[in-house]
Amino acid sequence: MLAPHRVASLPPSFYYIPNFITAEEETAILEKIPPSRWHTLHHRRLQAHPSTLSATSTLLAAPLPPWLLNPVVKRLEEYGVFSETPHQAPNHVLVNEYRAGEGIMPHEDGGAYAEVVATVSLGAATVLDFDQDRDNISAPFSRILQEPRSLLITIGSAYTELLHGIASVETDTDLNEETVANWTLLGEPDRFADGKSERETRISLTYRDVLKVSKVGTKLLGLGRR
Ligand SMILES: O=C(O)CCC(=O)C(=O)O
Repeated sequence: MLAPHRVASLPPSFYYIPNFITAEEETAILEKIPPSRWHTLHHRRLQAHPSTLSATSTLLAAPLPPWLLNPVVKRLEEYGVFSETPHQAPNHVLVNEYRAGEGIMPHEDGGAYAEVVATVSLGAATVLDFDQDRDNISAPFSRILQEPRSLLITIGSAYTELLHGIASVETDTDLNEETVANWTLLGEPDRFADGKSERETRISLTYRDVLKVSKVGTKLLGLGRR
């Protein structure tokens, strides 16, 4: 079911699905993001659900809140996105907010997660840069344009071995079929026909399966199986 969405020009496996959620679903999710949970970082703010990982990259077992489950996780199940990961479902979501001009430094993801990352973009488009060379991220070897309401899936070592980041710019430029790996998969390529995309506030939901999960919290609360 994912095959038609594969970004053919990129190794290893990237998949892009435009309009993964509807505009109504997007609004409903945006309205439910709890304002009290933000951590302000340099150039973006962030919240982790159900919680941040411990120093040993362990997640305290807890369900994701309903607004992160429905409709996204149900739809990920339909596509079989996490069917091969240890828990066969995402158990952790990072919510990142970037205003125009903000981004995230090029980085690789650590080994805390299974090698599947599913990112839903809300509110606005952005461009994710991929590179192998930390010293030369200004010339990314590939770029993926993420439209609002789209889903980007990376399977395999893409996030753990490739540097990925979002440039801190007000406008993404030089967007065309040659420079954007998923151009032919875009929902509305005409919106970028002039090669530009003005940044606006974008919120991303990054779904992952954390490998180490501790049930201690559940037992302490008396919620575990007796
Ligand atoms: O916000 C995004 O789309 C990128 C987030 C990211 O790079 C990450 O969670 O590792």
